[in-house]
Amino acid sequence: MAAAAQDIEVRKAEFLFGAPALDAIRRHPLPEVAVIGRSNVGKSTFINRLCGRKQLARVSGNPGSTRELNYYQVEVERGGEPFKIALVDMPGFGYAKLSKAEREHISGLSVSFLQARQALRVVILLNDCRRLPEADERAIQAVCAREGIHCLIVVTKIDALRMSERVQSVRGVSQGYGLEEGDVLVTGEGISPEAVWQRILLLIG
Ligand SMILES: Nc1nc2c(ncn2[C@@H]2O[C@H](COP(=O)(O)OP(=O)(O)O)[C@@H](O)[C@H]2O)c(=O)[nH]1
Ligand SMILES: [Mg+2]
Repeated sequence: MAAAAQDIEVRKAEFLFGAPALDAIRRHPLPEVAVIGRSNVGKSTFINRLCGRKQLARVSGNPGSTRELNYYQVEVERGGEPFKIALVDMPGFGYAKLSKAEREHISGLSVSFLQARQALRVVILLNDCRRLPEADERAIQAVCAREGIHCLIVVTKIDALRMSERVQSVRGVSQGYGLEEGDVLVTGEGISPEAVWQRILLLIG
């Protein structure tokens, strides 16, 4: 069956460096995939699940704790063929308890990152299933479109909803981005990292 050739395995995942500003990003030869979204949406958890590691990225019940761009080098193998990428955990935006200046710094950093990184191929924009996309999320989607960066929407924490509420939630979030339900990926307890990797590798080409 063709499915066997598409088996995906994460071979290696390791922290590379943290960068508080764009000019602190170290040189590296890898295509970049950035994970971005509101503070506490589940970015670090998503990265850990994607990489099959429990504690690669720090998960925190404390919103607003990541202020740096954290780089991870990930090596995956698809049907025996190796791919290496740099996965970037971005500082979460929209955290109300930060000062206005700090929030503006984080939004500014995210937008400049999207505009400046030549190696950036895919943005994975996370959206909590219990909120509709707001101006911040739509701005990121728009900057990606303008810059020619693939923007993959992932709906998080679906396990926090009752079964009967899930379909409606995914539909609402998708519509908020002007997308069909089939265009977004959904994660929760039962996330399939393989499905996410398939999409990433398809977009990277
Ligand atoms: N129920 C549920 N909780 C989650 C999920 N993903 C993350 N969380 C929780 O949400 C909080 C924030 O997660 P974290 O990954 O640190 O979010 P980040 O700030 O976006 O990096 C933590 O308490 C996680 O345990 C999920 O899929 N389902
Ligand atoms: Mg985090």
